[in-house]
Amino acid sequence: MESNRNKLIELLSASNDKYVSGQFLSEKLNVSRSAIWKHMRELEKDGYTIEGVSRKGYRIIKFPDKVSENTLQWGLQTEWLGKKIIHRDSISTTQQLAHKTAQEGAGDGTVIIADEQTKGKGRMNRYWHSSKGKGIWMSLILKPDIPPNLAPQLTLLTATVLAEVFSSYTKTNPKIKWPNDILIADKKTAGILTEMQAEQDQIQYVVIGIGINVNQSTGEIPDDIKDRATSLAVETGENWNLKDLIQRILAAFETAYDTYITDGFQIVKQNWEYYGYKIGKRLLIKTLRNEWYAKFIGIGEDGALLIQDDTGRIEKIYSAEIEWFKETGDA
Ligand code: BT5
Repeated sequence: MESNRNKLIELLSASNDKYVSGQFLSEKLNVSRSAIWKHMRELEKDGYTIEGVSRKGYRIIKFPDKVSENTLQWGLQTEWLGKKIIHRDSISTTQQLAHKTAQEGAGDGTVIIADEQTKGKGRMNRYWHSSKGKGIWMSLILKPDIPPNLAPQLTLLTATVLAEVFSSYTKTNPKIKWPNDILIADKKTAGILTEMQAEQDQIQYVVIGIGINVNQSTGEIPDDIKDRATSLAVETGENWNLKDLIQRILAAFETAYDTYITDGFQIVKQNWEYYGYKIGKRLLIKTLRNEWYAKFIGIGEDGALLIQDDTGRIEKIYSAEIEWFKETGDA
């Protein structure tokens, strides 16, 4: 069913605004003309506006803005990521459903996505605002064949993918703040939450939660984060089609992830450092045990933070140890 509809959309899209005859479509899909008609009705339920004219055929007048399992799948240019999508209008957190789905045996690349989260999660039990229809709130279930201690690299990889898509598609100038924030104009636009289920030396699955503020206006950004948060719409002055953005992110993620699995972390490191925030700056670093100044010089081959103290000595710190690091004078 789904793949037939997918083909149908492809055929109709390929002809742009010209009519495509029912006969042609039924031959291409090898189904009856009444089956084609039924598919058209289903497409309309998903927000497509389709014009059907007798003796001419069908054409798409309007593509949907709405996010649903079907609209996301149509036109999705991936091999394995998002082949299964679970969409909810409202959910507590997509992370929880992702864990449940993974534990029930969901395949590698399953995507959980919601229009709204009522209990969106940040790291360390912090809250993540996820207002209805204004952003992308999604979790990816992955089963990478890497040792569990390398899983934090996936957070860095995800950050590079978001930065690249924001930069190329929305023409913004994103920066990645180690380890998991994407900033535009120094304000947080997206956050990543990587959670893992592992046994001994083996990852059972990883859930990568991605939260992106897309179409909030300035006034729609909650008061408690207003001074630190922004959205793509605020930064670009335009609203973005969520479906398009999600599809681009999934396609870019798949490519980057496949490369990472076959070639390792090197390219991720390079891309990360390209977008890295405050590289070369002297920062105040606070861990559970200590607080000191050091220069942030980049990330190591393994994804750890590389800092240089005032005597020139280079040290590595892992994300789990750090509470925060900031430049003097930063909020
Ligand atoms: C993060 O945590 O940045 C990870 C956010 C992950 C959210 C996604 S949405 C899909 C999936 N399902 C979930 O439930 N979560 C994931 P952290 O670095 O701890 O940042 C959290 C802090 O960012 C909060 O304490 C606020 O200060 C701020 N914040 C909360 N909501 C925000 C928003 N929408 N935009 C920008 N900043 C926000």
